[in-house]
Amino acid sequence: MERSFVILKPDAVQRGLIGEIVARFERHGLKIVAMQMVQVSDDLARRHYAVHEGKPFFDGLIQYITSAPVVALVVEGTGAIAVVRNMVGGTRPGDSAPGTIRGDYGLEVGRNLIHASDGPETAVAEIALWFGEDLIEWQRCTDPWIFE
Ligand code: DAT
Ligand code: MG
Repeated sequence: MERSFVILKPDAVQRGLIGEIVARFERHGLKIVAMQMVQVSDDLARRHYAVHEGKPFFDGLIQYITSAPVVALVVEGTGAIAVVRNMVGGTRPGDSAPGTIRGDYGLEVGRNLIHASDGPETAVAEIALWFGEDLIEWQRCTDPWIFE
């Protein structure tokens, strides 16, 4: 069973899309094992996006992610990392396929609504950074009808 880390970015929260986006994950069968609204500090933003430090868009990215509350969550399920990345779509919403979250709700790369872990190592690191050990291991009554 795999876990992925997701952020509903400030534009998703401001636009009232928390429910619609979380509902997509639930409907797909993914299980939420952590979820919290966070006003991201400059320090947390820089740690989360450390890999992008020095790039021309870095300062704008930090400004955007700290500009208003976000919702951070961890979802669990078979192949969760790739499943979520596919649901999210490409980095640039204007080029993202219809049916993806960015392709359905966004237009610009600096307002692309959502972050999702891009691999197993980043997922582990991001979950540790944002939630530490604060995940809920729970039995969902539908688990046997979603997981073989
Ligand atoms: P993703 O969020 O699809 O994993 P990424 O990890 O390459 O994309 O970049 C992190 C975020 O940085 C991305 O969601 C939006 C921003 N970003 C990336 N490339 C950019 C660019 N060329 N211009 C402006 N913002 C960019
Ligand atoms: Mg990324």
